[in-house]
Amino acid sequence: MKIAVYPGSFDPITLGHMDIITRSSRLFDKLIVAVLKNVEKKGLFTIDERVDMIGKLVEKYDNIEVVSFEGLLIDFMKSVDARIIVKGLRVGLDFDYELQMSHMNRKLSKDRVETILMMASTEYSYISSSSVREILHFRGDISNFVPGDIVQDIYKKVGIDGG
Ligand code: COD
Repeated sequence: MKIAVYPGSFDPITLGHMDIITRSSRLFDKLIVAVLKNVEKKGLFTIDERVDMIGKLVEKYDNIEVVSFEGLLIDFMKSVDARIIVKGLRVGLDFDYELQMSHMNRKLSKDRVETILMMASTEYSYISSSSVREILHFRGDISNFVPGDIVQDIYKKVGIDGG
């Protein structure tokens, strides 16, 4: 069984992330969306909130699972018996970062783990969680950037009335 892991912060999940999730889920038997519990970085949304939001969006897909993890990604990969990491690429800057990460993860895993880079769809290639957080900070409209099913949940969580 080919199990792939799509790791990230997903603070919050965007249309760009969702696009990578649905496209890559068609390529593997199982896709695990793994939300990093970063002890050093307090996000806007709690880990449980992020997992819940993604869970709601992938409910209809039989082969997608959402979990959180802490520590090294390759240790998590081992614990779920997965050897493929999926990452999304928007611009050249992402490539430089992901290239270094992929070498690190391959070396750390003693060549066990490979990274597959998937190009962002053109229409989502400019979207980032950090921009969404900034828009929320100024109480702006996020509906073009995050999946419609969770827009109201997000407004509620950050205390914006009705959106
Ligand atoms: N379209 C397509 N892809 C996108 C888009 C978009 N609009 N936005 C983001 N993406 C991609 C990103 O390029 C990334 O591949 C993925 O989606 C997740 O993005 P983020 O921003 O939610 O998550 P990151 O980049 O903060 O996640 C970093 C990890 C959690 C993967 C990383 O920090 C990690 O593996 N940490 C664990 C510790 C570890 O093992 N480190 C490696 C050894 S040093």
